[in-house]
Amino acid sequence: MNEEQRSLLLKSSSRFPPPQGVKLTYGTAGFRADASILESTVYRVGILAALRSLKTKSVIGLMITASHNKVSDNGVKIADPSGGMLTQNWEPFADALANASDPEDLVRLIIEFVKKENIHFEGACPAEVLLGRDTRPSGRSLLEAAKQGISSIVGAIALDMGVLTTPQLHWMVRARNKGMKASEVDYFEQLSSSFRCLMDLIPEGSKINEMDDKLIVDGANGVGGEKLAGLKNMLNSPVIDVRNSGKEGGVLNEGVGADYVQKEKVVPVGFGPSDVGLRCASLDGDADRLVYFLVLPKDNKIDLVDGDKILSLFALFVKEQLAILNTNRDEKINNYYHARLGVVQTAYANGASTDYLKKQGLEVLFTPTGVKYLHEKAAEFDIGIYFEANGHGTILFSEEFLCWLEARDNELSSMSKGSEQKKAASRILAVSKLINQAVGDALSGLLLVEAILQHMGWSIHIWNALYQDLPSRQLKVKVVDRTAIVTANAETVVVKPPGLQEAINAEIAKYPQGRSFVRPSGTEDIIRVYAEASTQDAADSLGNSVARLVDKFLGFGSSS
Ligand code: NG1
Ligand code: ZN
Repeated sequence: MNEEQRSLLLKSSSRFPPPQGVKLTYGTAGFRADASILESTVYRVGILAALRSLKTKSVIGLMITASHNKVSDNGVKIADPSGGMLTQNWEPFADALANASDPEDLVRLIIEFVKKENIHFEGACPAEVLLGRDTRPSGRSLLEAAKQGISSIVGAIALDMGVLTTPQLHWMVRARNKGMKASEVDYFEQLSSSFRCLMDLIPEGSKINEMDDKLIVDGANGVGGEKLAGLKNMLNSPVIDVRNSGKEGGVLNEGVGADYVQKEKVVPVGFGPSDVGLRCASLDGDADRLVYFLVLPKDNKIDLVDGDKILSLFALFVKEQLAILNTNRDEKINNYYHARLGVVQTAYANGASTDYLKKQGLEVLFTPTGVKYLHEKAAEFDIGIYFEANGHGTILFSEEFLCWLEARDNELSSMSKGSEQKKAASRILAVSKLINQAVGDALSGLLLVEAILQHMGWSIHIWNALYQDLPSRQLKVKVVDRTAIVTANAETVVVKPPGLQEAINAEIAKYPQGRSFVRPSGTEDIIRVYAEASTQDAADSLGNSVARLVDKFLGFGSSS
């Protein structure tokens, strides 16, 4: 490292001292904490993003958001060149950087890392980082800190893309690195045109009635509502009524949003008896999660149509279109491609959804919680569909399959225009453009749900009735040290501390269709408990018993 670079780093980092007595880790969603202690972390992630750009010789993204967490929190995460999450190999370096005690320590770490990764810096080739932030008030000053971090690497450029949803930023990074147009207008253009294409291909006679044409969306008082309001102006249908857009004075994620709706199973603020029976949806604070719901007539309760059901809907549609595409197949000529279709879930997926998907003949795989794991697994298929129950998910297409599909689509256009096969090819291509292949995206997911419901001629009631969820309960337990729990088998089994899994098994055995697991959260300092059983009372009771066990083994009482 030359003297100019060294003194630039020392000087700028002295303006961002790390918070005392806090250890930060790059968890399932980057760094997250109370916004007041994050400036130094975000500054350092700026450095990290610039180094990542130098290493990959590509554009990198840096997003400032704390998603569904409360408005006083904030966070920062990196988008890799593909638009996906930061490679896991770099996470330990992210942790080390964030926790470096002083400027000298920070520079020493950078020198070591740059050497190890063989990164050529000092202006040898330019680094470029796209920056985005959600609507949190703390975002502005944190974005400044990120810029300072980026510009403390000689030759690195920061491009402020403004207030964005998380998936928009990931989409832009992916598009830029593919040499495609990557502005917000391009994003809206791609979503709306592929949506219109799907709508134009709706089979005759599957139009649903007018009442079912209306969709009410809870924007979590975050960035998603605002963006959806812009997007809907580019569409003729459905009629979208956006509530909790953040303009009516509500607080971000407070009593609103996908996380609240999914976990509490009650209506968000702004919804009530007049919405009973209508198709409603909820985005989270940075619009990378989407759930649907139906308002029930009593006690503000809802029928939740969660990520698992969105996954099921997508999987059914894609499977059906693939089957049409492959009719009259002749393996000798190039009109057939055996596309491997797979679905990926986590242990939080409702057991009834997994049963349903398997009964449809689909290949279902499990990974630990965290989008990075699901995404990686889904990428092993020609068409990989992944969803977390909380509504984060997307569809990935292999380059090889898309290449074949485009050629086949062209061939069908000239040979059998208007045929069912041609339509199926065009539909799958439109899905690959509508869905955000960088990361789960509530806006593109919502448009795909809407298009498929229209295609099937299904109301939300019919969709919801695909299968009936097993009652479930999620709880949080505060413990002394959450890293004391170590799990295996996609987080379904506790291997440490000894004895806990056996105790959990003994509880599960008491309940018909009982299932329960515990794991340390990657985004909060807690242990999460999940329980499922044949009735709500049983699920609640199983959840409570397991939570008590966690407390007994690891809670504050356990250490005294
Ligand atoms: P943690 O806190 O690790 O459970 C939560 C979600 C994840 C994922 C991340 C990132 C649950 C149970 N967990 O992670 O699925 O979405 O946040 O936002 O919903
Ligand atoms: Zn989110």
